[in-house]
Amino acid sequence: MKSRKRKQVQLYDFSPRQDCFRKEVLSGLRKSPKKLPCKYFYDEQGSRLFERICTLDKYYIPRVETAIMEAYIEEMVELLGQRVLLVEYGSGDCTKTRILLDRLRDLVAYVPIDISREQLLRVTEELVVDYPGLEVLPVCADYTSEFELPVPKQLSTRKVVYFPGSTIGNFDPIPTKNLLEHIAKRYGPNGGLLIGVDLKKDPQVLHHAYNDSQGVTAAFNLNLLERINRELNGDFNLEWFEHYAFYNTREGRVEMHLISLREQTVHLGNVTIPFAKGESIWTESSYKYNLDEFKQIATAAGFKVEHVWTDEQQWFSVQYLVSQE
Ligand code: AVI
Repeated sequence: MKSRKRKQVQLYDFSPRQDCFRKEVLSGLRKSPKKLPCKYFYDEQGSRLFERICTLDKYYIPRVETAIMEAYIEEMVELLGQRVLLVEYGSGDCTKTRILLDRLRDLVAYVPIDISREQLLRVTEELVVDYPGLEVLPVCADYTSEFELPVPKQLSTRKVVYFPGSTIGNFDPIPTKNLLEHIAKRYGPNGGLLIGVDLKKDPQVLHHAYNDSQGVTAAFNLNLLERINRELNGDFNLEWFEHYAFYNTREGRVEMHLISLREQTVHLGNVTIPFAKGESIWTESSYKYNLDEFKQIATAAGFKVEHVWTDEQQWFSVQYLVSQE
């Protein structure tokens, strides 16, 4: 194991309060069909499971996206320009970010934003050691909610948001447009968005990506119930729910659900939630686009698509958008 000197890091904390989690979970479980927000996957355990998903061969996204980044990093750096303030939405373990940090040597500062506090602290500690001289300003927040951007010591010529991994695919169409519009306004004029967008492909490939044989994706999905048990005094029996993921061709999205294997009643504190046998909790959508579809959405949100990089099979794209706001 690599040993690292630990450094103190200051965290800008706008993390959602526990009562938001409770409120959203209860309102989701009272809906018909039942639904839970996928942002709550990422507690410490969930973030670790997601890191494991990212090492699975069938979950092609990190592998293909990293290959695109590595192949075209010079072009990306050229387009982003100099003295950039780099803000990352959903920084996670920052693996792909390092490709940018290695090349963008005159960065003014790097602002990783993530909802998972423990992972954010751990990763920031590593970055300040590995990139001495780089100002790292970590923000713990749900980036779809209100948060303030920390002010770096130096002035930047442009703000660029890095939003990799096709996390944009986890938003439904209207929230997608709203989020992109918000980014275009907040970081414009002339602000950039370097974004990973997963593309439509053979449904079999998608099926295997979200139904791995080792059961890691299933464990990631079920961890949401474990988290509810841990944090909201729930009594979900994990053996009575099953991971179910499929590609919905008409909607162009992979859907993840948790299916109740029997008629049962679950408690969250003193609240009772009934489940019929076969009833589902819809936990995640992962939209896949073709290049024209995404261009339309980006343009409607106030961006110009400046450049699109893809792999040979056109499975994934990294796109550089510039705010016209
Ligand atoms: C984070 N997000 C882009 C992943 C996805 O592919 O939608 C989350 C994930 N869900 C299941 N596997 C991975």
